[in-house]
Amino acid sequence: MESLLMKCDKFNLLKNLLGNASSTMILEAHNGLSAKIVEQAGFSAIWASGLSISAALGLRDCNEASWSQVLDVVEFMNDSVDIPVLFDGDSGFGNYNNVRHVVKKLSRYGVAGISLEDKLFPKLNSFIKGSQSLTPIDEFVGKLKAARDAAAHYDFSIIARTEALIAGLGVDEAFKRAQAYHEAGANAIFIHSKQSCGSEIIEFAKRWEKRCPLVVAPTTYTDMPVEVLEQAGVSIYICANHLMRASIASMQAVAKQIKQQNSIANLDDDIASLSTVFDLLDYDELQAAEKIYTPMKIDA
Ligand code: SPV
Ligand code: MG
Repeated sequence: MESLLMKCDKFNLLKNLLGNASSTMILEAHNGLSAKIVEQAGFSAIWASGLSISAALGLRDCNEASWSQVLDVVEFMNDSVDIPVLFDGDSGFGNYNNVRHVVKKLSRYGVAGISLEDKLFPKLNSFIKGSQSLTPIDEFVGKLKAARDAAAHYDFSIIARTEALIAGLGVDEAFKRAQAYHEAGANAIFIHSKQSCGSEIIEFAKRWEKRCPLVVAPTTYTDMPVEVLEQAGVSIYICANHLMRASIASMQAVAKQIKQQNSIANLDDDIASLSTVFDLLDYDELQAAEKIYTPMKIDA
C-alpha cells in the first residue's frame, strides 16, 4: 500500500513548473472532489481559485469567506491529490501579519505556493464592474517579504499578482509594480488583464524580458494561443474557474430535468455513475487496508 512518506515533494514540483521555459496549463478546483478530477485528467498542478471556492460555499468573491474557512477547503484539496496546489491568497486577508499567519499554515499543510494580489482587503473579483483600488507598492512589498519569512518550507512559491491593468493603470504602472515585487523575492509575477484581446499582456511581457517567470489567467482572452504566451515568457497558464462553471451548468440542467419530469428516471447518461464516485474516492483501498489492519475481522 502507498505510504504517505513516499509522496513526492509538491513544493519542488510547483517550483519546477514555474522555472520551466515551456508553459504549463493548470486547472481550477474548489474542493477535494474537483481537485481529484483535475489530477485524474492529467494536469500537473491545481489553481485553488478564490472565486470558485467562494462560489462553492455559496459566497461572493469579496472575502465573504474568512481565511480559516478557505484554508479548511484547501487543506481537503491538498490532501486529496499528489499534484501541487497553488492557493489563491487574494490580497492576503488583511495586512502583513495576516499574510504571515496564512502562509505559515499553508506551508505546514504542504500547499505548494500562494498567489498574493496587490488589491486592498477586502478584495473584489477582478471582473466585477466598478473601480479597483491598489495597495501602495511598499506595503505590498512588505506583505511579500512577510510571506517569505513565514514560509515553513524553503521551496514554498510566492507569486506576486499585480492588478494594475485590471485597475486601468496601464502597462507602465504594472511594470513598475512587477519590478518591485520581483526585487522583493517573488518567484513569479502574475499579470492579470480583463481585455478580450490580451494585447496589454503581450506588451507587458515584451517589456518584462523574462526577468522572472510570468503567470496568467486568460479568462477573457481565451483566443490567445498558449504558444504565444509561452513565447512571451508565461510559465503557468491558469484556467481559473472552468470546473466551477461546468458544475453550475451541469447541476442546473439535472435539477431542471428532475423537476420537470418529477422523476429521477432516464438520468444515467447525464450524471456520473456511483462506480465513478467510488473509483474517484478509491473505495477499493478501504478493502485492501482492512485486510492489513483488521485481519481478525476478515478471517472470522
Ligand atoms: C480566481 O480564480 O479567483 C482568480 C482569477 O483570482 S479571477 O477570477 O480572474 O480574478
Ligand atoms: Mg481570485
